[in-house]
Amino acid sequence: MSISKAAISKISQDNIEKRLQIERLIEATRIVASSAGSDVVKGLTQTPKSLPPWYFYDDRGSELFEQICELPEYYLTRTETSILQQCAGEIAKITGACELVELGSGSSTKTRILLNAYQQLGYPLRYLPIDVSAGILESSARQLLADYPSLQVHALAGTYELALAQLLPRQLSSRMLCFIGSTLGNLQPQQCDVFFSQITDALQVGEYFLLGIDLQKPKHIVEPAYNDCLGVTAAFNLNMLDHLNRRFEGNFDTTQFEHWAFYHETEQQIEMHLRSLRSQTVQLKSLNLTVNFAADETILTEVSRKFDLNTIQQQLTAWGLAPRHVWTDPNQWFGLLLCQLQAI
Ligand code: AVJ
Repeated sequence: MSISKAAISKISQDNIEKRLQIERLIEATRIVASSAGSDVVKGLTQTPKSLPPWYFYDDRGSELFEQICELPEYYLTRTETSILQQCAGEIAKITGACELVELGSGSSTKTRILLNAYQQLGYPLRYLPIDVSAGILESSARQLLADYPSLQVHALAGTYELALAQLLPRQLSSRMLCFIGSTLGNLQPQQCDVFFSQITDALQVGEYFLLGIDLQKPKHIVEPAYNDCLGVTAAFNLNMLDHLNRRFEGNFDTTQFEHWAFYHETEQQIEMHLRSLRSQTVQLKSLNLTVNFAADETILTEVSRKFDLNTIQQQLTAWGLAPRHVWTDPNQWFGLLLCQLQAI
């Protein structure tokens, strides 16, 4: 007797459910702390106005970000991917079997390169993706589980501050924290130090931290990556207002704002803003917030810092996260650092 196709797909579906766990940290905290949105109130009531970049990543924003990663102008993703393809085998050999914790996992496309390397060495596969978009977290986890039959996934939906503070006990003897894609660039130097201390708290001595960073380079290469011809980055930036509308019962009119991004050369960082096209008033009902905008007033939505490889290595070493290996591409556009937590 042969098993029908439907039965097979039922079996593997059950099998996926057994290997998948998703926890939504944002929802839990909203109820407990009722502090959701206080960062929005703070940012929109100060001068100049700003908003935290994690509000880009609702489900729609995560889709738009995936499109950005495919753009010819956006060199970051394909450069980091090429580095990972070169060194994933080496990384797996150095770390040995370990669970992968990824901050800002998104579609987990680049993570597959690492999973393949660990799989090839016959190591058990356990993956803890963390992302603010529960939608992309769930769909990419299901896809991974279908493609890697021995993989276990425990996903956490929430900001990485929340997730790092609530990481589960280890099931494998060791762990590697992955922070790739240059999301570190979103953190101001002070926030960076807080973040590194959270990383050292989350790791045991001898465990690894894999960091991917965009390196300093001429303006004519960086700036177009944030001003693409198709306007995907503009849509991504404006979607933050739609996200706030949905989340906090707001009435931002996205046709009355425009995308503005430039490379600040002395600071070596991209600054992304939304510029108000006229004087206008916006309300966010559930936050009890009314905001006035002057014509041409801007909201800073993102800073994307570009790094110097020597400086970041020194900073990591000072935090006890000594880089064991550093890889770059032939142009030195992007850096990947495998750091190991030292005993103090
Ligand atoms: C995810 C923070 C690395 O700064 O390049 C892409 C986000 N913003 N286009 C970046 C982003 C505009 C991205 N990071």
